[in-house]
Amino acid sequence: MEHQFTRREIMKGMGLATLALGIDGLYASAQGATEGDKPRPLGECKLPPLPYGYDALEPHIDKETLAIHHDKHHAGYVRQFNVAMQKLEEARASGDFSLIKHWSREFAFNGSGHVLHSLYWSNMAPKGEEAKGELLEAIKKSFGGFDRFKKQFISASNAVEASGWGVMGFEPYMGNLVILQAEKHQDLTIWGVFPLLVCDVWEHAYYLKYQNRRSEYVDNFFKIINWPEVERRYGLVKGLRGYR
Ligand code: MN3
Repeated sequence: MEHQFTRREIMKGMGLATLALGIDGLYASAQGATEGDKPRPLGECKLPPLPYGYDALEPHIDKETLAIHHDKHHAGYVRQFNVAMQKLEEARASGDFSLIKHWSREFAFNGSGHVLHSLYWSNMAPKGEEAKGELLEAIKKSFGGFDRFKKQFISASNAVEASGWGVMGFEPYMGNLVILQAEKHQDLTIWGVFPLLVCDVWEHAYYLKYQNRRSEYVDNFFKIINWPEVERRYGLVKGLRGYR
């Protein structure tokens, strides 16, 4: 019988924990294992419980900070993400997209906040663990050694302007681990999303033919979409939910 990883097992394997929560953390809570691979219905995203007590990260992160951060800040993202999903559903139902810019921003801002906080809680533990195995090898290969990775990650995190995130992630196009600074997490859409279908709306993509008529270009773009390729991309990533 094929062995299915339970969330508990995944939480033990630090390497997988990050990925697992990153992919399904959008719609599923940390207790969501019973829900199988189904995404949560629109607007019903839940705040995942902290995987440890409020004082578990003392003295490095104090109890009060952790409590406010999780119960107020993260909860706020989840609440507003649900509102944005609901509003977008209402827009699809009525066909009125006059507020699409606003709700797309709210969706990205709160969705990213939810995903990144879910990852953050589970990529910390009361007793820090060491990187090892395949992950450690990938870090060495991508950064030329663990210490070099560590220095870059710390420097990048320290240098994030104002508020934001230091992020180490897997970049699937070239297959490397990379370190990024997210100054405004909403500007990069929802972290964890894999693009399947993209439409270039920089002016260079249409201006010679369409000048300022972007909507005409986008309408025509829809006539030349290579759906089998989009389906192939979907096939590559849809199984990532199965890490639970
Ligand atoms: Mn925060």
